[in-house]
Amino acid sequence: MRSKLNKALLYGIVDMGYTKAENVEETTRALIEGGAGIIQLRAKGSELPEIERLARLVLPICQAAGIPFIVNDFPETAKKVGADGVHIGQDDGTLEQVRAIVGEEMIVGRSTHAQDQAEDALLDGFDYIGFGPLFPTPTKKGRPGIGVENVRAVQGTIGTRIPVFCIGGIRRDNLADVIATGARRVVIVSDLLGAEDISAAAKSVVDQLEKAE
Ligand code: 3NM
Repeated sequence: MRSKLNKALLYGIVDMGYTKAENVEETTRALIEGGAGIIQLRAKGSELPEIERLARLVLPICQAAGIPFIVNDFPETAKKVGADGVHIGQDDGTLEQVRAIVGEEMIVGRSTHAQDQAEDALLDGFDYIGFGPLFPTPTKKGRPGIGVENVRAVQGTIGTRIPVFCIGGIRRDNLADVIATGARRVVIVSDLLGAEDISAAAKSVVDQLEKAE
C-alpha cells in the first residue's frame, strides 16, 4: 500500500462533521470516483464503536478500488478493522508508540504545522505528512493559518522523500494559487464534501494536480 500512497495526489477525508453516517459509503465512492488516491475516516467526537462501524463500511470500498484506507487518531481501531494506516497529530505520541500497536506494515501519517515538525516527521520515519493548516479553516477551528511561505521548501526537501499533503483551507478556487507556491499533493475536506457533485469536484482537483506534475 505504500506504493499506492506514493501515487496519491488528492487525499480525501470522509469527515463526519460534513457527512451523515448514512451517506458514508456514497461519499467514499464519490471521492474515489473523482480520483482521490487515499481515503481517511475522520470522526472527531464519535465513540469508538461508531468509528469502528463506519471504518468497516469505508474499508471494503477502498479495498475494491485498491487505494489505502486510513483511520484518524486511533491506532487500535485501525489495527482492529484491518485498515491500511493510521493518521496521528503532534500530540498523539511517537511513531514508535504507534508502531508498537499497528506493526511495521501499516502506513502511519503525521500532522505537521511548521517546517521543523515536517523535518522531524521525515527523520522519525513517518510514511507521509500533512502540512498545514495553510489557511484558517472551519474544519479545524482555532488554528491560525501557517501560510504558504514554506510550502516550496517543504515540498522540495521532504516531499521528494515522502508524500507531503498540504492541508487547511484549500479549495477549488484557491488551488491554482496553492499549486503555484509549490504544493503537489493536497487534502481538501469542506470544499469537496460540501460540493453538489463531490465526484466532479474531486476530479477537477485531481486534473489540476496532475497538470502540475
Ligand atoms: N488538519 P478543510 S487542517 C483535518 O493542519 C485538518 O493538520 C489540518 O479541512 C492540519 O479542507 C484540517 O475543510 C482541516 O480546510 C482541513
